[in-house]
Amino acid sequence: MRDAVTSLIKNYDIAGRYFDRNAIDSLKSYFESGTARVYAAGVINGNAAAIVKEAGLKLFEELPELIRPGGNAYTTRRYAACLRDMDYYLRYATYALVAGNMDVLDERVLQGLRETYNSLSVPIGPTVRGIQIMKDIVKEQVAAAGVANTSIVDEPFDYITRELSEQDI
Ligand SMILES: CCC1=C(C)/C(=C/C2=NC(=C\c3[nH]c(/C=C4\NC(=O)[C@H](C)[C@H]4CC)c(C)c3CCC(=O)O)/C(CCC(=O)O)=C2C)NC1=O
Repeated sequence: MRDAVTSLIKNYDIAGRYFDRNAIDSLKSYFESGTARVYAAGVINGNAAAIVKEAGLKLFEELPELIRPGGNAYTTRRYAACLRDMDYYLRYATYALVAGNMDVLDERVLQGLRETYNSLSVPIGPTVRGIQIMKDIVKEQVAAAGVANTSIVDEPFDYITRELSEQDI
């Protein structure tokens, strides 16, 4: 598992090079956004259960067929599994946000996920929609808490949705 700093060190060490201008710029931007990242993580941490609940309600309001007979989130067991998955995405997105690196998502969340979803007929499109709804809720809350640049919040959520949506070759 890597963060913005360790991944940079790894790349430069492999090449046996000192940090160049690009490396310094990327370190600067990581450290300059550091306070906002930690602050955003605090906001998420304080509201995680409510964020997941609200995102779930919005998702099922938008796509009510998911929780009707025949829908993948129909039955309390599968409804709960769906919200639990949303909670995983939120928690791991927070880790990646603080790390400034998406490695933790590859390693702990995305590996084999599409295959699992396909084998259980968990629909990817609606899952992606749920993740995007969560992102919007988080951004609103982070902005309301006074963080000016909420664009840092996009990256982990967009990364998960992009990787999850990628077509099999
Ligand atoms: C930390 C990394 C991690 C992830 C990401 C993870 C996901 C994950 N979601 C699963 C199931 C599931 N996932 C969903 C999710 C949904 N169904 C829908 O219709 C919605 C669109 C969506 C919610 C947004 C459902 C309903 C199941 C249960 C499917 C079944 O058992 O039939 C399963 C199968 C095993 C189980 O039920 O626990 C896994 C492994 N597990 C992990 O350890």
